[in-house]
Amino acid sequence: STLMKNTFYISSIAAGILMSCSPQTPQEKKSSNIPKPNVLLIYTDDVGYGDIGIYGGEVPTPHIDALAQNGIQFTNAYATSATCTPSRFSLLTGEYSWRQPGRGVAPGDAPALIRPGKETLPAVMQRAGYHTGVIGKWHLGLGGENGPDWNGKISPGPLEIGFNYSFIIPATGDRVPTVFVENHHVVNLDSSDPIEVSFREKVGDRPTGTENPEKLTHQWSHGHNHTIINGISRIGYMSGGESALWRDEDFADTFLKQTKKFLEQEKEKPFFLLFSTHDIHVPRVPHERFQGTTDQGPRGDAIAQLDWSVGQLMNLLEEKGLEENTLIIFSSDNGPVLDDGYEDNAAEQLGLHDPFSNLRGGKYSAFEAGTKVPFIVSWPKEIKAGQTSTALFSQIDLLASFAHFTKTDFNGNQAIDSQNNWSTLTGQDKNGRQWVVQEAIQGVLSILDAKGYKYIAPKDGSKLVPWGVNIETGFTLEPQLYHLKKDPQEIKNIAETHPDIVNILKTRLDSIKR
Ligand code: NG6
Ligand code: CA
Repeated sequence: STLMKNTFYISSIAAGILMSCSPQTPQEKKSSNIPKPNVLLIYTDDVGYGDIGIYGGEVPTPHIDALAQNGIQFTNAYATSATCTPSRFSLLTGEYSWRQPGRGVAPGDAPALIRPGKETLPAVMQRAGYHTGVIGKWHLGLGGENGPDWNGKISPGPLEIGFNYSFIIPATGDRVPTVFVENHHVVNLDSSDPIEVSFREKVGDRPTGTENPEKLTHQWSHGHNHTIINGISRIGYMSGGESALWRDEDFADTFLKQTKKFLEQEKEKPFFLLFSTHDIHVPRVPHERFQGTTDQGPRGDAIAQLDWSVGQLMNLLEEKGLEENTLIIFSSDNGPVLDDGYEDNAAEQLGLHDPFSNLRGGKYSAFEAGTKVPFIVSWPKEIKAGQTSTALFSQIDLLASFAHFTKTDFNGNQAIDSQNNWSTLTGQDKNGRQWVVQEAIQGVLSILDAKGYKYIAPKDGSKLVPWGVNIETGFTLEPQLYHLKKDPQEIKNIAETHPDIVNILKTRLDSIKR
């Protein structure tokens, strides 16, 4: 059968909702007297396990901490990958990104990686009767085989895979084109000044970071030496589109303004919003009112802006009386990095703040700091406040979990890696997954199990990420096995003394890879 079977474990939380509907029907439920919760998925960029106050961070994050205090703080939850594009791909499709090549960090002009027809989390929510939106960073490619037509209709994109509304940074803040795309079009584009983008050669006559370093307000350290826009040299060359250029300082305000607009769009339906912040990715250029406000430099200021954004989102929900029945998830797409291509003194200004929370590795790495991320769930109406969950959890499971909760069938030939872990997500079950798979750069996989054993597949590669980020890859020619419960810092490779466990995990990983 191609459809997932409706064999549900009905958690006590969901019971009220599920039992008030007739079971086994994929259609929208109209009879429920408990209104479906709104769902707000706050997906941050490069926020490390130790970056948030309640996880031990030194930069104050009172609004994010409050979310955790009002709900569940997960201490063993993972993004699927140590970089952005694959984590986002897996989050939205319920399929590990490494199952097909070409899903690494996407160039700024990549075609849409999630093609129409693919099962997705927003599509599930849309079929469940939700009004769905994405606001913020996308980085999953846009357009057909030849990539996006920046001057025309940009399609396929979010609207073709389950979102009713989108307002996005097409790729990243450090990649051209530095313009927003709303639904199918670049915002504020003047057709007499068309956009041209190239990642191979210079186009147009805007200065570049290599040629005109004196024009920079932010110095680049590695990569990021192409077209200068807003004083910042980017990855890639861009001409035209002057009226559409963003001001990096306004990202957070812009996304909140669009969120306000999104919440006004459909009053009859609950909403599902992927609020995908640019904070705290490079370049770290928060609004002027946050600059210099923390003791941790621009990286700390970006965290302050992120926390402020979360507070503003809470205010918006409160204004609309939605704070009780909105399920909020807060997490990150991959682990932390300090110098990711701009000289912003992130490392020098850390003080006691440890974004890595003493874990080994970081963004890009097979070690824990690459994928172990903050993960917070709050839903005042149904989830008891003040919980901590040590359950093993992976972002890959959101699709099947929400399908379960909303009683929506999904195509079981797709989303093959997503498991229903609704009861873990909502704090009923503290055991969680049996194992999860993580991906580092260059497709290196690791698997870790509920007992805390982690196996990293052998890889002949450099010990440090081969560009200037100063992070260990975690690559060795020998297999690695760590017992994270005893050795969370992955110091002692116990593969040689535990060949049986290596064998079990390796076999498991091979069978998942099929
Ligand atoms: C890397 C960039 C880095 C960042 C990353 C993507 C260089 C040298 N480095 O290629 O700055 O943009 O891609 O980050 O160009 S992510 O969080 O979107 O995966
Ligand atoms: Ca990222």
